[in-house]
Amino acid sequence: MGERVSRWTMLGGSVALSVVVACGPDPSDGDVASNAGASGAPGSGGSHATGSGGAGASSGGLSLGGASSGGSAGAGAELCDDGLDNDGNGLVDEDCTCSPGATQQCYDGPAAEAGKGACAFGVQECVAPGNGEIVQPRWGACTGSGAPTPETCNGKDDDCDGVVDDGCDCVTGAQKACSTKCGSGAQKCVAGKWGECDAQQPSATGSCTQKVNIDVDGDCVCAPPCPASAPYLVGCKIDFQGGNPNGCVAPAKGGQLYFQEGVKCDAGHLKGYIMCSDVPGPPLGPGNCPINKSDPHWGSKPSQCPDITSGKPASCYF
Ligand SMILES: [Ca+2]
Ligand SMILES: [Ca+2]
Ligand SMILES: [Ca+2]
Ligand SMILES: [Ca+2]
Repeated sequence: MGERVSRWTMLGGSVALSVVVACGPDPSDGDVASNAGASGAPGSGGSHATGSGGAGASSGGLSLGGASSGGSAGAGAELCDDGLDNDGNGLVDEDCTCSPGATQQCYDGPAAEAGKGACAFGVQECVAPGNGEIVQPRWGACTGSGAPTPETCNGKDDDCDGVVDDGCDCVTGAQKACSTKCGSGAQKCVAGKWGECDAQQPSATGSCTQKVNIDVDGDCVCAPPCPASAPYLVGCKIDFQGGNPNGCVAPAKGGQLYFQEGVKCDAGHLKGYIMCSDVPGPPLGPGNCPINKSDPHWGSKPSQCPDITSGKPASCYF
């Protein structure tokens, strides 16, 4: 571990240059050192004090194990035994010796990606020397390592930057429950973004309506009431199945809708739907509650329907 220190003393001055050369055989050691010691003041500069002037010289000298600091490649010098392609030439730990038959994990893409997300490590094996120019075992090709692809919203780190689904709000195809003031539903993730909630949306005025299908046997009967979340009857569409030209609908007790065909409670069937809302609406009429009759009637209560001459009005009648 000897150091060789060389000094030159200039005429008429006391400037001394020191060049430090690390290690190595030094057959002339005694000559130079003794010369310097004879001419200069021994304690003037110290052997390492003038290293700034000698730095350039040392970098051009012997290359030791830690050679990474001296190469012109800067950050890209190949390091041995790390399984990475530090210098970016597509080869992993090339020119590094190894034990024949040994294996190590490796990644043959940019070192920053190695082991992240889709960029899984592969394996390389130490190849024994052949009978050609190769005189020492070398690491063979790195096989099985992953590679980056453009990031997609799939729950994986495709581009190997260490962030799963960067730029995505959700995993495409995922689904979650959602609700509006009008009810509950679900929303799906499409291309990484949550789609609209399929629950009913409020109208422009902020109201929520619900359509309730009706399919009722009989005449002078009532449809079930509107649901509690939309208790107001605001519309309907009614198809009476009987042959009488008269048809009548009217709001009835308990939020129900009364149906009457003709003036006898003798028709068989009616179908259609009622519209319910969380806010009251205008009275039922031809605009919001069409009826399939040539002589339709809309009452504000059942007793405003045409007089019943026979049969029993429903309990909702008033
Ligand atoms: Ca390399
Ligand atoms: Ca390497
Ligand atoms: Ca990513
Ligand atoms: Ca992804």
